[in-house]
Amino acid sequence: MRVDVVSIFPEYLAPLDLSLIGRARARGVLQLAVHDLRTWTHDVHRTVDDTPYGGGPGMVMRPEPWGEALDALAPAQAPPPRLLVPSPAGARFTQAMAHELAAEEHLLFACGRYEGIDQRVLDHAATRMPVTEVSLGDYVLFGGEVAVLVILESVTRLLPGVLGNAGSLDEESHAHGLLEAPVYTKPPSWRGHDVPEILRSGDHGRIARWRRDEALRRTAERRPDMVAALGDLDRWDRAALE
Ligand code: 6GU
Repeated sequence: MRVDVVSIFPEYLAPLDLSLIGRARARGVLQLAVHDLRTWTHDVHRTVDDTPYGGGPGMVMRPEPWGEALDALAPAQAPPPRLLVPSPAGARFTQAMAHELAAEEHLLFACGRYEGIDQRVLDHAATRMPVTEVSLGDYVLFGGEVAVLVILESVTRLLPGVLGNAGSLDEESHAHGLLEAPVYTKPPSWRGHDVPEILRSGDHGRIARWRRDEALRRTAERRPDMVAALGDLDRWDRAALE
């Protein structure tokens, strides 16, 4: 997969060199390039923003540098990338969207700062490529850079060959519409707290049932919206919640 990220703070994306994302890059599973938006300015001050039409606080990113950046990174001759614009006004980013993005050949992230990017940049880009505004949740960040770190981490771990143990992909929280059951390792007793006996029983059938019950109870407590979205429960699932 190819990924381009455009930002006025490319150093903010330095963590992409580390850990498993860094390893995916070193192995060539991920070809990632971070670009400084100011590359596409032409004035001495390398201006990227201006005051908003209609008034109001803050500054808006001017369209010209963005237009040139997108022309350079999504040239008309090549198959168009999917353009992702992190914004608190976007559609909520989910595990389902992570799977969708992991299937793309080329992602292009446009990181806005200040009050956002002039809307015409997105409108014009949409005539050439699919454009999606994405939000991490209902809170406001300074800019899109940290959102790109989050999105790329969730997408990269879904790429074939990135995770050592592919089994951890389908057992994880959100894969089955439930939060994950609690996990334990050695020692069996620690500071007066014991590992649940059933996990040490070797009875895989009962262990699977226990994990589902714990997952259901935890999800009902923390995320009742997710339990409601499961629809009708079978009698064993219903019993776990009684
Ligand atoms: Cl994706 N960007 C910004 N600037 N703020 C956010 C966000 C994204 N998601 C939640 N808050």
